[in-house]
Amino acid sequence: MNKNISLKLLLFFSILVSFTVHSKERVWLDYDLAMGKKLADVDDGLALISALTSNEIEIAGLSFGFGNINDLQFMERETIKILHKVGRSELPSYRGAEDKYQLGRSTDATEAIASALRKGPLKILALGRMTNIASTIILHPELKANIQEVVVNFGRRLEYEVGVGAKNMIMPDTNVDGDKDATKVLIDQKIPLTLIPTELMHDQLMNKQRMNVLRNGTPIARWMRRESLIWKFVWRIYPGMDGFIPWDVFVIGYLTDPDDFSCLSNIPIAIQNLPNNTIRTLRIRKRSKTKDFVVASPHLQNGSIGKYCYDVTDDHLDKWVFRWSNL
Ligand SMILES: [Ca+2]
Repeated sequence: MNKNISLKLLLFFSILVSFTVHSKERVWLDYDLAMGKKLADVDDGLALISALTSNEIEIAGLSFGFGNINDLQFMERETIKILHKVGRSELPSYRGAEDKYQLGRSTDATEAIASALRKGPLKILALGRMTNIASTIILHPELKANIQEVVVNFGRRLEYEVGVGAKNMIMPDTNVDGDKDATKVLIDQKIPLTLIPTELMHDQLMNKQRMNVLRNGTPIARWMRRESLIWKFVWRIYPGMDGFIPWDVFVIGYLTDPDDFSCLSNIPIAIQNLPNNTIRTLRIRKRSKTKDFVVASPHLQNGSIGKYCYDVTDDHLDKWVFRWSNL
C-alpha cells in the first residue's frame, strides 16, 4: 500500500476511534439485584448484564440498595458473580441503603456516586428505589448540576394508564411505593427525570419463544435463561401470562438504542394522589382507595420538567435476546 494512503487510512481510523470513545455515555448504575433468589424478579440481573456488555455505555460506577429484596450481602455476592461472568471483575460496586429509613444517610454508595459526579456530568440509571440517589443529593447538593439525567422505571400518564395482559392489569410502581420520600426529593429538586413506564413495555414479554433463543445461545445466555425460569413460572401463575416483562432492561435500552424509543420531551412530572386501580400482589394484600402516583402530563401546573417515553419498537426486546444469546 502506498505510504500516503496508509497515513490517510490511519488518520481516518483514529478519528473513528476517538469519535466512538467520546460518544459513549458516562453512566452510573444503581440497582436492587434479586436474580438468583427464588421467586424474585430477575430484571435487574438481566439489565446489569446488558449494561456491562454494551459498547455504547461507559460504566462510571455501580451501586445497589434495598428493593426487590433487602439482602444486600446477597446483592454484593451476586454482583461479583455477574461481573466475573462477563469479564468485568475490575469494576467495584458500592453498598447503599438497607431500608427507606436510611434516606439522607451517608453510605458507600452515596459517597461513590458523589465522587463520580465531582469528575463530571453523569447520567444515572436508577433501577431500584430512589433512596441512594436522593441521599446523594441531600448530602451533596452542590453536585446536583452534574446530574444530566436520571432514567427510571416508573410513572404513568395523568389522564390514563396502560396495564398488562388481556385484562389490562395495572402494576404498582414498587420503585416509587418502596420509598416515596426519596422519589419526592428528585421531583422537588427538579432533577431531569426520564420515565420508562409500563405503558412502553406492556406487550414485550420474555415468553417461551425468546427463552428458547437463550437456550440455544452461549453458556452465559443459557445461565440467564435458567435463572429466569422460575420467575417466568411465577408470571404464569399470576398475572397468568406466558412470560414476564424484563422491566429494567428497557432503561438500559433507552441509552443503547435511543432511536427505538418514542418519548415526549419537556413534560411536567409530579406526584399526584389518584384512585388506586393497581393489582394486588403477594406483597400488597390490602389496597388503599387512593394512592400516590408519579404522573406526566402537559396539563400539570407544577412539578419538574422531564421526559416520558411511551413506546418502543416491536423488535427492541428481540435485539436484547439476540445480544444475550451471543454473549
Ligand atoms: Ca429494579
